[in-house]
Amino acid sequence: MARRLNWSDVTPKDSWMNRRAVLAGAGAILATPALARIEPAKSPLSTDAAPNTRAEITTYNNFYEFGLDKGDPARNARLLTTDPWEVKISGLVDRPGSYGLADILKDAALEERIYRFRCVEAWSMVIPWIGFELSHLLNKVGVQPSAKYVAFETLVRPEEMPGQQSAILDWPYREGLRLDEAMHPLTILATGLYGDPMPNQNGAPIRLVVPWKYGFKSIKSIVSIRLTDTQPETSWNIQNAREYGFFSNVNPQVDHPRWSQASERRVGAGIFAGREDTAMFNGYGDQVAGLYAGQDLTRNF
Ligand SMILES: Nc1nc2c(c(=O)[nH]1)N[C@H]1C(S)=C(S)[C@@H](COP(=O)(O)O)O[C@H]1N2
Ligand SMILES: [Mo]
Repeated sequence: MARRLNWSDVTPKDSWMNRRAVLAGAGAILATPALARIEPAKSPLSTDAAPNTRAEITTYNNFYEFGLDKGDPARNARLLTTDPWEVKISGLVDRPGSYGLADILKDAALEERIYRFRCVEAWSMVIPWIGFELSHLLNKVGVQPSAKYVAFETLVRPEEMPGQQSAILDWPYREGLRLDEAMHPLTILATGLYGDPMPNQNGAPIRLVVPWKYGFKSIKSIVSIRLTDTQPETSWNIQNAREYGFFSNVNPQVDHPRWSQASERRVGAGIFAGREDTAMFNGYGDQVAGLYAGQDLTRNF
């Protein structure tokens, strides 16, 4: 049986090695919940909305590498091996290189952050992520003054990602942020949810979460982060530039060409709950509206 990712894989390497040595002599301890779960500090940046259930968050997913249906990732993503895992950091940085997950997490302040999450398909969830600010990693590798954007890529491994055996998208899945968006404290790299390591279907072992943008910006299973001075290509923009812009901020006033973005359905709310009005910037306007001062958001959608 393939080994599941343990939380010990994402703690600093020395303590991880020690714990491994201990576990080697006491395999049964692996089943102890206290070791598998973590209790990170709660972030003040959390929403106070009630989170969706773990079952909802892990069975209703978009992850086209594992199929097009919302249930496909939960069925197919178990094939994905996430250990070892390296992220290549390149471009306009002082310390480029391939970094192991343990290195990336070294001295990262892991927190639980409950974020509203809004898909462009007009459904939403509230998810208790475990993660740390992307700015922490970018500061660690040293962003050069000429950098203006961050480009992200997902793993390409068709043998474990059956969706990549057809050209549904132009693989790898790609996303990008402007540097000020990437450095914003709400932008996190998430490594888990509900106190557990990230389920494969949610983007194990490390994925982006940008809560004021439509869900597709929150790229999963990241293997490459590149700092650039030009706006990077993004998968959905390549696929259909008229429907998916670079910014993709949640905006109830700018409709998707094929449907309204003014309201949303909270996954799991039940058929009598009705739709909710969508908030500008997914409700994070106080924190992020300033990033777009003077920009025409109907043109820069
Ligand atoms: N690599 C990759 N990342 C991805 C996607 C994808 O298909 N592939 N789908 C995106 C979309 S459209 C959404 S809504 C979110 C869904 O995240 P969740 O399944 O964890 O809720 O992941 C985003 N990240
Ligand atoms: Mo989405």
